[in-house]
Amino acid sequence: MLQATPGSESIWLWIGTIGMTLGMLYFIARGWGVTDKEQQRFYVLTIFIPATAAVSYFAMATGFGLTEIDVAGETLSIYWARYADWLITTPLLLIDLALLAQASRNTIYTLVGLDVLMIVTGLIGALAQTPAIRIVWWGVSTALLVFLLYVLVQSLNEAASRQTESVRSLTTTLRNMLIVLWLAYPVVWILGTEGTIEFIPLYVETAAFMVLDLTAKVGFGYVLLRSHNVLDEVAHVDSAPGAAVD
Ligand SMILES: *C/C=C(C)/C=C/C=C(C)/C=C/C1=C(C)CCCC1(C)C
Repeated sequence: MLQATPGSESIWLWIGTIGMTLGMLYFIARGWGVTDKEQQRFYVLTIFIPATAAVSYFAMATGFGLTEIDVAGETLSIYWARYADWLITTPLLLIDLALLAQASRNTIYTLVGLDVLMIVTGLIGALAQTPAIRIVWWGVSTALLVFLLYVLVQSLNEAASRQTESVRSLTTTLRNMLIVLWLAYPVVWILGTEGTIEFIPLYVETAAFMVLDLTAKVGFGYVLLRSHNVLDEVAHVDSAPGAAVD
């Protein structure tokens, strides 16, 4: 098992801070000249995702947002600031995708509701003091994630008939990225410090979450904002007759 001195994981938190800041600046630069109101929604939402994460990473890198939890005679170092970040950024990611897919408002409310419950139950699990109870919360949170992904796939399929070919193709790419990346989070959690097995030490866990966070936020945003033409088609279809989504 990889040994590392306590606190050495901060290198990954600094890389996360820089990566999120660069991602945010890139999205701002890309959205600078965009005047179309419908297109601007995507920039506004997507810019706040790495912006929020940059704040959270900077806080964690400078020693804020870390707490010690005693679990069965062992002291675990838990970065709770992640959950504050995820509570804000994961709904924004889902709204981004749902707007692209022209999903209904009720779909968006359902996705965001499940998502908030998933993060909150994950946080309770991370702070619980009995190993068995921690695992139960992990199970609840993971079940919510699986249900969320099921609702996401169903509703995007339903909305597909309203989309142009290129919007549908971009929606599918982003949906698949989201499914693969998001499913990795509960795996890292249970294998890492939070799962109490500490199969992977905090140093490796922090690196893993950083790579996942950067890909799921900056990578996702990059793919979404890459094509002005596709976003333009969403705006176009929205205002077309018969395309009312609610
Ligand atoms: C940018 C951050 C993202 C995309 C974070 C996503 C986080 C999750 C999908 C977290 C899920 C969790 C579980 C399903 C169970 C254990 C606790 C969590 C919060 C790690």
